[in-house]
Amino acid sequence: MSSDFPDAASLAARIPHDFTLGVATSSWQIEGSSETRGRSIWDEFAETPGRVLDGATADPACDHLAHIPEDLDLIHDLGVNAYRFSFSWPRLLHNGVGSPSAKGLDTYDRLVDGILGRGLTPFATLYHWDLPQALQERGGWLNPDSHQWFAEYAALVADHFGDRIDTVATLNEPWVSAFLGYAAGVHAPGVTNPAQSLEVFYRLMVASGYGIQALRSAGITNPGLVLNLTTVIAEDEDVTPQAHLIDGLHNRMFLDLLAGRGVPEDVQEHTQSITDWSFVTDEGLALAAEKIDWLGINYYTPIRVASVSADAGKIVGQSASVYPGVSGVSFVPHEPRTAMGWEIHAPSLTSTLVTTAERLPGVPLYITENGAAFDDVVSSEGIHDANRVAYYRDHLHAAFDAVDHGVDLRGYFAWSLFDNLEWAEGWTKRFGIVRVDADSQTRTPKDSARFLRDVFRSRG
Ligand code: IFM
Repeated sequence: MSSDFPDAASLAARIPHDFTLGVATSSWQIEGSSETRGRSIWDEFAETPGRVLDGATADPACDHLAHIPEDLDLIHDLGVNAYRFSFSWPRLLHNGVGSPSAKGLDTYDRLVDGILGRGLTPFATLYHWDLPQALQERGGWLNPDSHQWFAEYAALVADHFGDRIDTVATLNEPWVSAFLGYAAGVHAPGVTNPAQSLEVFYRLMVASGYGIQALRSAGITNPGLVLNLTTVIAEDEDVTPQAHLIDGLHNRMFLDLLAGRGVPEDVQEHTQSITDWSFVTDEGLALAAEKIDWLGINYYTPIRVASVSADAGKIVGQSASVYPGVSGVSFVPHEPRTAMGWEIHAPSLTSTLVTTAERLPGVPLYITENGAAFDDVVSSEGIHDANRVAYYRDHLHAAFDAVDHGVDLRGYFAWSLFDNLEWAEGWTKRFGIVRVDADSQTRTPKDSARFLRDVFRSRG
């Protein structure tokens, strides 16, 4: 197949047999139509002045629910074989528990049937951060019953969609929900309480395990979990202990719980002035260690830290305030960086995959998100996002390098299909391989979409 991108064919030649290739999105970021669902913590947060950079709220987002067939055609044209999306919990259960919404079920029936009708495999996520506000008002993830609410919701999804969906992730990036939501307070629900952030981390992992059990009991054969894992790099020896703690809070804590090793001792020790961890129980640890059939890794950038004080400007999501117990470090991404301030460093994807496979042996891995935000230049001839093309090329190579190292990597999803609501950054950060104009709702594939299409379509 001829391509405008000379390196597409050599990249395609490295795609393993049976590899899943897809694009990813999430409900709150693209759906719109908030009037036909219950409110979520992100509606509350986004509607509070000053919380979202440009004041964007859930509507219209990408008005996706009004464009399902057209959007699925776009996905299909990319040559992928899977689509990762998330259910909106408050669309299915307006108050988080109780009777499901018939309209919500119908919406996702149309979506799931449309995905299958185009020969794509649905990769569903139950929770991509849009907790029903009604549950937040009952304590949210801090409520010791939260794992039961979540399992009820998981069972509903499994009962209704289980005849058509095998692969379901419980949570997307619980690190973000816990630490951006409850420590730094820059994500919903906007709390700055480090002790609570550590408890939310634990309760989310318990909920995930209980959700996995509920999914399996209702017939879902391939349940998993998605974490945002990365490689932490110490720039100097003095910062090595703090870098190790950051690795503990960002990566090891999640993998240790999953592997049945409990909360890492060094993390407990370094956070003992913040919490006594008395909310951890044997029963909870057993649930959190529930076997998963696969682990999704969302990777964007390494975390590079130094002991010297340095001002690297804004790096979205990277600061000492997101890591309880960490102080006296600077976050020092190297150039080149994306519009998020995130260092572009593909070898860290390889090392993240290799390290994760060592820490959680025997669990197949997927890259469930990878991509980059840039300030695109739009011209009448198109969107020539050469920087994003290079990002995808280098990170796909890095993923296949991990396969060469023996990592059981089963798939790769680009984040994101669309420019969409980038949470607290609103529309100011664009991750899409397809540009979306929020006013006209026009979809325009960028060069990165054409590049990925050429790679995906030329696989053997
Ligand atoms: O947009 C988010 C997504 O919702 C979760 N993973 C990171 C992406 C980029 O910040």
